[in-house]
Amino acid sequence: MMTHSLKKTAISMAFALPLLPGGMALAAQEMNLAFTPPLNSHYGDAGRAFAEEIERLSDGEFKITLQPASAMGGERDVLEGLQIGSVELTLTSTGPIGNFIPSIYALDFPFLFRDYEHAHAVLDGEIGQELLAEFESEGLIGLAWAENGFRHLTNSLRPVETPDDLRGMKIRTMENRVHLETFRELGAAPAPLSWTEVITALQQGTIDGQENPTPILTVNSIWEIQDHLTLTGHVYSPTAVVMSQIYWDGLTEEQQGWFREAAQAAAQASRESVARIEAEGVELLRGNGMQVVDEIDYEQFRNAVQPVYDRFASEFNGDLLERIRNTQ
Ligand code: EAX
Repeated sequence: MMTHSLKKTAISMAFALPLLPGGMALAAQEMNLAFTPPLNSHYGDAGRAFAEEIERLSDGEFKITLQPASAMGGERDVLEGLQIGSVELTLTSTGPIGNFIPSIYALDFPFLFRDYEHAHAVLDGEIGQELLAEFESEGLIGLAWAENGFRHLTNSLRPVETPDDLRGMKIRTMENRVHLETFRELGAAPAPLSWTEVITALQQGTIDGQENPTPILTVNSIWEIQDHLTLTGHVYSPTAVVMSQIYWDGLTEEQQGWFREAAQAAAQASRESVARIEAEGVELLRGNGMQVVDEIDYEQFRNAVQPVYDRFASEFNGDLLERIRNTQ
C-alpha cells in the first residue's frame, strides 16, 4: 500500500511533467467526481460544468470522469474516500459533513434561511468562505458552495399540514444530528439513512417518508413511491464541491486556481439548474398524482423546532447562527 507521503510525491511528479522526452504529450490526468443523484440532475449539470471548465482551463491536462448515482458510494463513504485518496472530488450535501466538521452543522438549522437570496449572500460571503476553509482540518478542500435546494417533506400516509400530522411518522433524514433532532422535535420518528438506502426503504415501507429538495424529488420520480408532498422548505440544503487534500497538495498554485474556478462554474450551473427545475417541479409532482400541501403554518413549525436551537446553538457555534440571520 503506497504511503500518504509517497502518494503525494508520486502525484506532484505526475503533474509537473506535461511533456514526455521527445515532446510527446503526457496523458491527461484523470480524476473522478462522485455524487449521489443521477446524471440527468442538478448535480449532473454542476458536474458537467466543472468537467468542461477544468478541461478548458488546463487545456486538456485534467480530465474529469463523472461518477453519478452513488457509483462510488453514499456521501459519507465518499468523503472518507477523499480523506484516504481513493476518490479525488465530490459534490455532496451538508448531510454528513457536520460529522467531520461540526461548524458546518450551523447551515443545517431549520427555518434559518429566509430564501435563496439570503442563502447565496451567506455562502458567497465571508461566512461561506470561513466554513469552506475549515474543511482542510479534515484532509478535505472545500472549493465552493453549489446548491441542492430548500428541502420539502414527502410521505405515503397522510397530508401533513401541522406538526401533529407528523406524530409517529417514520421519516428518513440524512445522517445529520441537527436534522434528526429537528424531526424528533416535530414529533416524527426520524431514521438516519444514506441516500443509497432510501428508495428501497420507502418501497419496503420500513420508512413512511423522507425530505429533499424538488430537484431530487422529480429526478427520482418520487410520486411512484410517495403520495403526499408538503412544501415545508424547512432547511436550505447547500452542496459542497470538495477535493481530496492528497490530490490538492500535488497541484501547482496555477492548477489549484483552475480547480477553484471550475468549482465556481459548478456552483453557478447548479443554482441555474435548481431554479429551472423548481419553476415547474411542483406542478410535475402534482401532475403525477401527488397530493400537495402548498402552505404550512410557518409559526407552528418554527416554534416546534425552537428546542433544537436551545439545545444545539451553543454546541454548534451559536454566534454563527446570529451572523447568518443578520446577513442581508
Ligand atoms: O445530496 O441524501 C440526501 O437526501 C441528499 O439530499 C442527496 O443525497 C443529494
